[in-house]
Amino acid sequence: MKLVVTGPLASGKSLLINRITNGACINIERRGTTIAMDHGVANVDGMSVFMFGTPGLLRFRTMRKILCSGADGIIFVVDSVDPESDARAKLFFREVAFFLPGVPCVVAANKQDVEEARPVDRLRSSMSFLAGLPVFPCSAKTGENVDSMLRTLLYLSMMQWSSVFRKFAEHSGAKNGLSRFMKDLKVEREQAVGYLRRFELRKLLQVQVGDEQFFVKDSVRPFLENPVLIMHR
Ligand SMILES: Nc1nc2c(ncn2[C@@H]2O[C@H](COP(=O)(O)OP(=O)(O)O)[C@@H](O)[C@H]2O)c(=O)[nH]1
Ligand SMILES: [Mg+2]
Repeated sequence: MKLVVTGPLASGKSLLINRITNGACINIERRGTTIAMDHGVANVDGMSVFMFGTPGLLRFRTMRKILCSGADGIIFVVDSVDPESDARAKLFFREVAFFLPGVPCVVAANKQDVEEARPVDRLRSSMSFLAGLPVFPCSAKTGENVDSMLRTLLYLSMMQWSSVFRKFAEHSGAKNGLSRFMKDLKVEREQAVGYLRRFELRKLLQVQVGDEQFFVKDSVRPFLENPVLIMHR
């Protein structure tokens, strides 16, 4: 899956990606500030998770738009310590909601390891745009709650594709897999091949030359059949 990590400057996006990917990531930065992106790949129970962190300076909007393209889920990071970042958080939230309408989002209430960190109810009253979103008190520094936030987002993201995923699992390996997939989902070839490409890129599938046959990766098959399994470690 492709996840985008966004939020205001210095909320901890880069450190969070570092934590989630176990250091297997790059940060294109200048003097400690991300100017292009962070990128890293995490492995969650055999599922590849491609993470893209955005620059937190308002002027890098175009870069954020590019990074958001095709994302399956959003981690929105807020700074639990610094109330001055709340107003900027609101601007970034509006922006990502515009780039990725309807895409599942979880909120990382980061820096909870710091003594002065505000609890979730105070963050909610200061940032009304958080209403209706799951907020996870967490720490990119200690790792507290990071895994459950990530798994919840993966679950929500996979649920959005559950009917497609079930058919991937069902017709995996069949000689006429694509035709069966098209028939069951009542979609044209172009759209069906679009789905194959999307999830081949995300390493859930292998697609044979000619597209007629595809194979679900063994390690992800249970999750495609039953996304809630990703919540249980
Ligand atoms: N104590 C604490 N500091 C953090 C945490 N996350 C990030 N930081 C610090 O906050 C600063 C900004 O973090 P960074 O990841 O660069 O933020 P970004 O601009 O959102 O990418 C750095 O000094 C980090 O070490 C956290 O969970 N706890
Ligand atoms: Mg950064």
